[in-house]
Amino acid sequence: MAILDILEFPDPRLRTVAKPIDTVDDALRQTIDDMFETMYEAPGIGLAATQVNVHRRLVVIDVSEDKSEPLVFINPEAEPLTQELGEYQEGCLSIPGFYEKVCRPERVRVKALDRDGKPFELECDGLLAVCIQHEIDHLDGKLFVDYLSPLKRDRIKKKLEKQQRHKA
Ligand code: QAP
Ligand code: CO
Repeated sequence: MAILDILEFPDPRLRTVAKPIDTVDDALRQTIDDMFETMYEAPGIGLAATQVNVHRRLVVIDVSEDKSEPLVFINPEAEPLTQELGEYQEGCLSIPGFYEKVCRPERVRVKALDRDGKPFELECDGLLAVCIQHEIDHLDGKLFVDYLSPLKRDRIKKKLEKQQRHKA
């Protein structure tokens, strides 16, 4: 297992559109395990492969209180089950320290493959529905700040760039 480096906004690699996964093998399961370790250590509740500079359609999530419900989504697709939007204060491991309200469909049906390459379907609401939509956005090169006003997004970008200059 290994802790992976997480790309931070506005790194242009976060804008990469991830490619579908055609074989679920041990090498992929190694990446999945590393992503869980990275997410739990952060700590976070969701991580997309894009964030660790792996441009494949893979997401890991655990929204449980006690980190006991790891969920793997390979080639995930989400379809809204309602027109109704819910508002949630989102954060992101790639945008550390910033949280803003985002509106998304409240209920979605997700189709994906599990870590054995077996297809499954899941109807979600609440935090899990927010999280899976947020993570699928990453696979399409999209970030939660894209839903904010250009002014808010630019302020966050400038603050993070400044922090990153001090770190490097
Ligand atoms: C996405 O985000 C998410 O700023 C997952 O300093 C977030 O795990 C989906 C984190 C909210 C739905 C609702 C963020 C950790 C973790 C930070 C995360 C930070 C440390 C974010
Ligand atoms: Co994120």
